[in-house]
Amino acid sequence: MRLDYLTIFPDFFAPLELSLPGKAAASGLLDLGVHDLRRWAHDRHRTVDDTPYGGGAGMVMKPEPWGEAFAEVLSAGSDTGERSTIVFTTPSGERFDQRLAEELSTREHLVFACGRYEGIDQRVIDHAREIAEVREISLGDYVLNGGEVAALAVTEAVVRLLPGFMGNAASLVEESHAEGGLLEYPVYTKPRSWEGRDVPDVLLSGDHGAIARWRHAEAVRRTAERRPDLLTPSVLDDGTPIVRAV
Ligand code: 6GU
Repeated sequence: MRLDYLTIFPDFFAPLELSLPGKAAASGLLDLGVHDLRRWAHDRHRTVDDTPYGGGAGMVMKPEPWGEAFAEVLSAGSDTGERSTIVFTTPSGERFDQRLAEELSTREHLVFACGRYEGIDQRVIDHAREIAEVREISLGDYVLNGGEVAALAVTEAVVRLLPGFMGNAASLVEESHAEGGLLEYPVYTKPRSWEGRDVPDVLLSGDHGAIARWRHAEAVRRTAERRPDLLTPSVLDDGTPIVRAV
């Protein structure tokens, strides 16, 4: 997989060298490119923004540098953009989740377009749709100053799904949001007793059936408490009788 980042803050992407993507790049599984958008701004001040038509607060990112940047990174990645997906990170995008991470992990080439200021001229997104697949993605219902941190989060969620990436494939399957649609059950390790707090007896029992039932019950309890929106009937339809307090 090839990953390109278009940003006016390339320094934000230094952590790519340290974390999962850095290791994947070292192993040859990933090809990473971080590009300063100002490289495609040709005036003396390397201007990438301007005032909004129609008035209003803040600045809007100008279209021309984006157009040139796409032309260059799409041809450097695959051939023309037919095998590329341009990801705009924006608070007005579709909500990012594990399903979307899985979908993006099947792509050959992702180009992250990180907006700043009040957004990018709409014609850039319209143009991008004509030269590649486009996804507009939001991390959630809160506002960041720019799309860089979101692009890093999306990258880490996607890269760890690549075949031959994580050492232990089974640990991927068991995690929250991966299967079953429940949050993860609590986990414990040694020592058995710490600061007057003991590991639950069932985990020391050696009874694998009892452990599995306890973990499932804890996952359901946690999910009901923290994320009741995830508790759809299909998630609970595992043969567990639903008992309601009356
Ligand atoms: Cl993807 N970008 C920005 N600027 N803010 C966000 C976001 C993205 N997701 C949540 N808030």
